[in-house]
Amino acid sequence: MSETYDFLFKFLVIGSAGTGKSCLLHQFIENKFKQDSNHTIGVEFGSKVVNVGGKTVKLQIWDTAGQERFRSVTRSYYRGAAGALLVYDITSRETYNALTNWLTDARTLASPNIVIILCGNKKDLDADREVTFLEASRFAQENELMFLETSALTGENVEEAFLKCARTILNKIESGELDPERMGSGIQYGDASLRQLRQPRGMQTQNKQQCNC
Ligand SMILES: Nc1nc2c(ncn2[C@@H]2O[C@H](COP(=O)(O)OP(=O)(O)OP(=O)(O)O)[C@@H](O)[C@H]2O)c(=O)[nH]1
Ligand SMILES: [Mg+2]
Repeated sequence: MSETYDFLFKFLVIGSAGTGKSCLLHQFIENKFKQDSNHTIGVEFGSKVVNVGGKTVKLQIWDTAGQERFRSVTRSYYRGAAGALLVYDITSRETYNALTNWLTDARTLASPNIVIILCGNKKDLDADREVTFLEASRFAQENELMFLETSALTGENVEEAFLKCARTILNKIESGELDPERMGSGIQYGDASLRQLRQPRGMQTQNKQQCNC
């Protein structure tokens, strides 16, 4: 059974180990906190169909391992991603200091046009905070990133982070800034869009891939 959606966006979740990337993905997909989350080995995959601005969008999300020893494996998944959640832990300055490296990787290996939302996770641990909201929002502004503080534990701003990123990509498609037909855009037309187009688009059909995950 094929699902009906207008677009498919490839997303990455990147950032240092232990920042809560897998918990964020789990909270987004399952609507609950992932207890006893272990370090991700390589990459994990999740997908969810969401409604954004009247369009149905399938998010195909690659949750990457933050540990250095998996870096060469995870980097191979960056190519052609349309969006990314770049995650740090508000209680760990070390994970915040690493953001520049993650950002460089995302923009060079995925695409210079990749839409990135910075997520300061573990918002619920405000008493242990090492990075202020203001400092991170300045960093986001300087680096042209969207920004939210999230909690995979309480669920606060988790869905918002994924949806904000998807909405921005959709706006860029509608304004012509992003071309879904460009190779490596990380965007594909879904069945619903293809039906609406009402003209032969051989290339798109060929490019349309089924994910068996
Ligand atoms: N208090 C709190 N703890 C969290 C939150 N998100 C994750 N954690 C905890 O942080 C630890 C790491 O979470 P993971 O989601 O496995 O971290 P990760 O970024 O996927 O780590 P790698 O896979 O190694 O890159 C776990 O012990 C989680 O329980 C959060 O929002 N609040
Ligand atoms: Mg993980």
